[in-house]
Amino acid sequence: MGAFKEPHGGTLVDLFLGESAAEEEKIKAIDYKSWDLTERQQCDIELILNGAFSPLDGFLKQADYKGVLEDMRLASGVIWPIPINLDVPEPFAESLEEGEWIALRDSEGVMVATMEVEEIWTPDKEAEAASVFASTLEEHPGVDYLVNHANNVYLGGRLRGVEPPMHYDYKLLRDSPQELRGRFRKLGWRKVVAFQTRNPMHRAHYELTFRAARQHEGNLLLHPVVGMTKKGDVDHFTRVRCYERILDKYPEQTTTLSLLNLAMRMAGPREAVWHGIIRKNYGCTHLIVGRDHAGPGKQPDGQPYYGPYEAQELFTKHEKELEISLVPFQQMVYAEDKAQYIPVDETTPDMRIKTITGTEFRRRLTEGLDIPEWFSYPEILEEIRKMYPPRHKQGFTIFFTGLSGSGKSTIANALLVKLLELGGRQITLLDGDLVRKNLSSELGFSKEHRNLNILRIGWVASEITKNGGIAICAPIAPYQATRRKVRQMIESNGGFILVHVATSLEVCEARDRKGLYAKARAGLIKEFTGIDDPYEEPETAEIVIDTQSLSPELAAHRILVKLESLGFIK
Ligand code: PPS
Repeated sequence: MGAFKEPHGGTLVDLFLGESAAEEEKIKAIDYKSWDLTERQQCDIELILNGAFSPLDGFLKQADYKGVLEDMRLASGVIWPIPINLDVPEPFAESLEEGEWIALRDSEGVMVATMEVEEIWTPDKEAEAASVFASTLEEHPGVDYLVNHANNVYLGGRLRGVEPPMHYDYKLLRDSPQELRGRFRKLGWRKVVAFQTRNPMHRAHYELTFRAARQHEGNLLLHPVVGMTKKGDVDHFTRVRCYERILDKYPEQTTTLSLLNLAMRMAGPREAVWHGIIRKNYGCTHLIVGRDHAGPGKQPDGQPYYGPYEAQELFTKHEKELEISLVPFQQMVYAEDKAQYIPVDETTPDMRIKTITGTEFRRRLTEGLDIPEWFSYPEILEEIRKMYPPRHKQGFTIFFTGLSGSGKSTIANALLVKLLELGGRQITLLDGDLVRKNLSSELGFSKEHRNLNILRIGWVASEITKNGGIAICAPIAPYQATRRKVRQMIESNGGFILVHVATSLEVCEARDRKGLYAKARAGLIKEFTGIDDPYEEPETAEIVIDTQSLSPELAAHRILVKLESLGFIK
């Protein structure tokens, strides 16, 4: 297949009004109802307005939506695999009438576009999930978003672009299709091989992209996604620094970098086709599609959602119509004797082959172990290590839970002193009573208020953890579900160690240091944990402490030993 094609569907859409028309539109829209776009919608609208989603000229209407779900086609017959919808909640939808115009605003309240609400309907989300993701399992990130996060009503209609969505980061690396096509034209690039990625690039990626471009006698576009990717991915700031570093490795004038503000759906095969359409709109002639392209990970039973080559197959089936060529990704492995990377299908049994899996790479990062130069460039590893320090430099939270009077505060204080002796990190103690005085003074002890209290503690602790500090929390935290939420909030930022101070109710009541149990028994305090409010024992505590057999000092010591074995202290 040759060079530079027309955009998908024939025309490159550009929905931005000229300067004076945009000013008029802003005045007209003063009386319009306003919708604040969600993070995903902000990504989608940018790519509709600038033509990356050509031929779309707005959010899908029902006939297009139906066609996309059923056979990956818009009502016009043009191939389009992913539904692009403006989802809103029922009350907002009910306030609208078909035919009226609304203002769409970004998170700062700036009007990005106006939209004619041509159609309003309630989708069957399960049917959508089954068509687009070939799965209705909520563990699939795309299904999860659709079922648990997307609003229930869809609005379809054409858009008028008022102001391009604002980005404060990497402005010079963000391009519209017009701009990128212009760059290719200026450079005289007729064949452009695009590389889609949501990960940092190492030597294997360098080798495969370099080979792909050379094989097709084309130039290379590194086109990483910086919109929404998969939870747990390396943040885009770190990645962009890595891409800038790797750019220097390619022969001069052969390769360029541009950032794509796409909200990925992790829809595997359908997503690969979508990526092809988008890259064609950007003026690329080839797209590298790998094994398990845009894959969502594994199902709960360990099976993959899609076959490893399903994305390539679906792309190939429509390649002619898409008018962008597939470059199948060949897995590259390091052949030690040759001291170079080669495609896996060129290896022979006598070769000494080396690879490092993603899991192994993360383990080495976490444990601060060596990562060999054959795997990645030192400059890239330096960038990644800055953001992903080894465990002994990461923050963590020690979260005590237990009945009132169980000894949480005493152990927490003993631990605090021991950690201060060790030094190296800032420490904050979020004791139950302290928090109730400073952070949650207006809250009582209803289930709702306790949950709010614990989530506040969790949020503060997650910020401390993210910034490399130590948070020691010691609330009662009686409910399992809330503790689980706190764990989720913190674990993505560093360590979370749940310590159950398992002193029995009888012992706590016999001690009754604050006289609260007596008051609770007398009915003077209501909703008292253990008396007339439940305490749900943790199922997944890292440490369980029996205060009858362990002094506070020894309990603190046990926690230190645990921290050492996990690698958080040296
Ligand atoms: S919770 O459930 O986690 O929000 O509770 P927490 O904020 O840790 O509670 C802090 C202290 O409040 C005192 N207190 C009560 N506890 C339980 N139930 C009721 N109704 C209640 N009313 C007051 C109690 O002394 C808790 O402190 P600790 O240090 O646990 O004894």
